[in-house]
Amino acid sequence: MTYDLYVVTDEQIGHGRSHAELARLAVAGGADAVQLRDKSLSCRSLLTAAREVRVVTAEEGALFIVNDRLDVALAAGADGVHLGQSDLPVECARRLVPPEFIVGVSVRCADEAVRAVAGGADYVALSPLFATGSKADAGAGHGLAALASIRSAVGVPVLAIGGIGQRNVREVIAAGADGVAVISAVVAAEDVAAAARGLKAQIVAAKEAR
Ligand code: TZP
Ligand code: MG
Repeated sequence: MTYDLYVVTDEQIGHGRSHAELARLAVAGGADAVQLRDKSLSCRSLLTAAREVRVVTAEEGALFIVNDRLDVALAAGADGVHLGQSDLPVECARRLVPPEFIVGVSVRCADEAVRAVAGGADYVALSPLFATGSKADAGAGHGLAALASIRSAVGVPVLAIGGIGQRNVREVIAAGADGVAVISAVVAAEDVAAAARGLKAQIVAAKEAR
């Protein structure tokens, strides 16, 4: 399983495309994982969207992760859930899910990453790596040095999210990221599949160069 390119859906900046359509295009362009993220939807509407994204990701063998909501992730047959520091604690989630179910956790530093892994996280995501306009309360970026310190502190895959795009993805991989999570660089692109393809090619090349 690889998390090279992990695309987070966002209908607000997706030029009218649904979560499922964004997921379909991103996976067609080579995204390895899709996270459904929509804080505006009711539980029921999020479940409907999740079921649609489950279908398109399963067709192409991409991972499907639901943001925030473990109940929706389980009900939709997703591969995993992504939890922030204010969501359900990872050790609680771990007790509620089958062993193969993926639990990912957002972290801000190596200490949080170590704690997340001790609680059963399957991957951690440094959030935000750089400043971003795609999450109102993201705050300042933690930077590449924080990424490198997390990479050396834990044994699970380390992703980074926030402000990553075509122009800086190689330096993120060079700093030790196992994968990058993006919203605007793919979702807001006119050609979603082409944007994903371009990022994926750069990630693969940067990994080969390490
Ligand atoms: N969590 C931390 S930063 C972020 C999220 C959901 C937004 C990332 O969006 P972009 O457009 O890839 O900077
Ligand atoms: Mg959350």
